[in-house]
Amino acid sequence: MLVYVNGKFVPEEQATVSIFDHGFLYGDGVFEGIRAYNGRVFRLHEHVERLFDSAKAIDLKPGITREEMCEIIKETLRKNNLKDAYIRPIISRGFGTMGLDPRGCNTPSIICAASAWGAMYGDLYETGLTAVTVCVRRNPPDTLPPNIKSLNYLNNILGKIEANYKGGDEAIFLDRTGKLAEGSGDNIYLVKNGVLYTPPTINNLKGITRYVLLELCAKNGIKVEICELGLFDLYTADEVMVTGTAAEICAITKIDGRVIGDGQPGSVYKTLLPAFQKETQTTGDAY
Ligand code: PXG
Repeated sequence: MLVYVNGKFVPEEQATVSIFDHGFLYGDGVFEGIRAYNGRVFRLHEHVERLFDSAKAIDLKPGITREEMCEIIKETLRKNNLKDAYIRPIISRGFGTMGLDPRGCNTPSIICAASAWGAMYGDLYETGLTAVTVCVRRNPPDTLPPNIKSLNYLNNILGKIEANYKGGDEAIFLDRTGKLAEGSGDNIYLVKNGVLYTPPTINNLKGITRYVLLELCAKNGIKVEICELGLFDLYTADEVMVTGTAAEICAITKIDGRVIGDGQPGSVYKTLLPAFQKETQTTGDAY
């Protein structure tokens, strides 16, 4: 695989950054996770926009334009001959002096890697995931805003570790006040009496797939309500599902040992899954 590192494509074993890069030292940087389907990058401009917003939020000037970043992403796919792929652009604070002051770093590191990556949950798209709510709470918006897709994913990883020990395929995060936030790497939704509910994005990532799902609900006549939700809503829902670039769209059929609905992926999920697959297969930026 060829990886883009600071202006050059190099074989992956030669793709390196300094251990004094603040992305490595402090998690000081931002990234995106993007998929390409069938030779097209899905929602490319939305992902690059979010990448630049994440950079802005940490006062990091990428030193390249959005258009240049789009071209790097497409070129990475072309160079590796990938048609269906997962793409990982990264902008880190760059090489600097020891000490966390970012003023010691002059040039951000720009990296883009891609690999083939199929369905993340395999057969579980048919049966649904088992999820657990985790003790660790999602970062509050006044500490490390969960809207920044930063290189510091420890909050999410702590949740994932806990879910692994508890036997869940995915972790469900509440925020500090007990309100439903999101999964470790996906946004969350529930369905009650035919209406799809999802939390506002103050306590979760503004997922690109979330916007796609809300568009698909509008197209398919599914009513949506964006409102604060809690454990009661989760446990008594007819359906629960998650979305993300990696996870795509997947039903959750068990939470904390409780069966959700009738324990099978529900009818709203079964409407949205093919609509989502059609969207990913037929739209996007060709490269
Ligand atoms: N919440 C969080 C915390 C995420 O990390 C999403 C929601 C969904 O956002 P998008 O824009 O992808 O719909 C994410 C995205 C991985 C992986 O390696 C995780 C994500 C993206 C790509 C890969 O598990 N999470």
